[in-house]
Amino acid sequence: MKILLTRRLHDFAIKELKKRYQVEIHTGKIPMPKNLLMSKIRDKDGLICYPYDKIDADVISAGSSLKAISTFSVGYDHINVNAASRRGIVVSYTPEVLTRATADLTIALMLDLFRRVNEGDKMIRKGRWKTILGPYEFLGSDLYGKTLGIFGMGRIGMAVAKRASGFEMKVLYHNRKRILPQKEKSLNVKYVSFDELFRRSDVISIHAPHTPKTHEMINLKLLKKMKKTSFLVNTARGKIINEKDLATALKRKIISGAALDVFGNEPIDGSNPLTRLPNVVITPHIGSATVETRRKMAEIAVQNLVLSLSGKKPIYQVKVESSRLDRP
Ligand code: 8YV
Repeated sequence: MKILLTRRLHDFAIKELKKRYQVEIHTGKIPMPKNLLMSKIRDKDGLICYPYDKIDADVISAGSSLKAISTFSVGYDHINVNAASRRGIVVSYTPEVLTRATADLTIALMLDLFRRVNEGDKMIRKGRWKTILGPYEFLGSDLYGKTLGIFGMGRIGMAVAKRASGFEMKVLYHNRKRILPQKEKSLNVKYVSFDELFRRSDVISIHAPHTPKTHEMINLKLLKKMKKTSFLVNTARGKIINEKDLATALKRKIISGAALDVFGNEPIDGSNPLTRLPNVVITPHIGSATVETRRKMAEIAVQNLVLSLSGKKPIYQVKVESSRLDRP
């Protein structure tokens, strides 16, 4: 069988794949240009891809021998799962193994916003730390006693809630479906409406998938409902936020600040207005970027593909009924 990787994976993973398949690895421009992807997929049985590869209906129909798609990610909004399923192609992904790493980064970003870590670093590097700070200068705020609002109470949302309780924060959440009462109790979280979540929280953290329903769901109208002193953290998908509206809200101090690991179109550069705002902390989509986690993701991505191509159930299969997206 022949497989295509839209980018190189860890050496051990490539070795495993080469034991079984004829492996082609794209080494050029990232993401792989659509016409190239469509021509390379033509004779392949399997594909390993990433969130920036648009595996749309055109790519899927070009892959006339395609039997399995394995994405190196928990998100699968880049894959037209319904088109794949209509062709009997198995789509698999890598949840669970990246939950802790992503939750850890979320907390790091939250701490940065509350305690102005980046701002202090930048101030010193720019040579602007002139006198020892006085009692009222460069103050942040305590996490203790503050309300964290989690939008999307899946695996990552829950891991963030657990960590937040260690900081003695109050945790509210909103999810498509309310979680079980026992789970709410053990996590010490309270279910509220979407509106209430944004009105009552001191910091909102997004952990929902990107779907037609969540697309740019965070807009100016919603941001205006948030407290002036509040923050927004996003380690999920950039397209859940209307970035122009967020930049406006930050400029006009409608909210206090934001920490973003994900963006509508990645990578971003200095031309993105968000990079020029002092009350924004930005990281380059590193939620799952730890040595340990990325290795586990590679292991799962390979196992998922191998199982799917041998007609078995992959470890984590994207289910059609849970694939909330008939796009791109
Ligand atoms: C990426 C992610 O997969 O898992 C996801 O959905 O967005 C990330 O973990 C990772 O950055 C590789 O592109």
